[in-house]
Amino acid sequence: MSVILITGAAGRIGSMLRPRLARPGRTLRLLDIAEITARPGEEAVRADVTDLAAMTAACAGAQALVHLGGLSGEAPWEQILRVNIHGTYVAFEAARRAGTRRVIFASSNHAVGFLPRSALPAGDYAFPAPDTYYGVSKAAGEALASLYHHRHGMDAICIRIGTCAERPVTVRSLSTWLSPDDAGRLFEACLSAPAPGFRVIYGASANTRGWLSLAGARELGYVPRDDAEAHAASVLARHGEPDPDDPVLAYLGGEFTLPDVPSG
Ligand code: 15L
Repeated sequence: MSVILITGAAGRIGSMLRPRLARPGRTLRLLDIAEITARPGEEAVRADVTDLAAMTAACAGAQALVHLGGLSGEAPWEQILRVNIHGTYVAFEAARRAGTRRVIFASSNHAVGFLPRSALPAGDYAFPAPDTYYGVSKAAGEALASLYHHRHGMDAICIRIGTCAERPVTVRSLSTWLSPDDAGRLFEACLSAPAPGFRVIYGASANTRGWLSLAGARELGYVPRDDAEAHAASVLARHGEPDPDDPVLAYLGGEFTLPDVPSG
């Protein structure tokens, strides 16, 4: 794929993917509301993901859209509705109008955050059990992906991302971590898989204590190389061994399932 549009490109995952998805002969078109300085092989577009005209223009000539843009945690319903749910509709509709045939949607484990520990590892396509309005927005995005695949024939891959971070720092993230390098490998697999159709997969490293199925991602060619276990000793030295009564470990979604959800 020679032109790839990435929304939310200035954000945490966007910044990790930028160097990892760069390839000779490929242009990464980086869209964000924040200013981005383009490097060689990149183009910068300053736009809001809810702006259909700007998004359609940004999709022009792109073979794939990686939709990361939006709020990355819990927020009041009106904000989630506008930025995450409407913004994801705009992303799919802009791609359709511009002829961009593949959309990779950054869903989240929080679409199924209320899966109890007894149901883990979470299977691909587990029915939504959102833990927050944020999780609802990810389930809605997956529904949009299904719609645009079945009605318009687009390839639409939803990645229920675990904890994408430089390193795991909590006990929970020993089970949910997606390393930056594995994130690069996973998104590249989603970009290059031939005719994937509609998929709902998880985004995690090959964690010894993993809570997320990697079967669907591996089917697309993802070969993870990292394991949070390499960081377990230092995490457990800081936090202690996992407490079976810790409410943060009762459900997949961790802190997002607590009565006082941390705001994003
Ligand atoms: C997410 O979806 C959030 O964007 C991120 O901030 C983390 O909370 C992550 O999930 C997680 O579950 O660790």
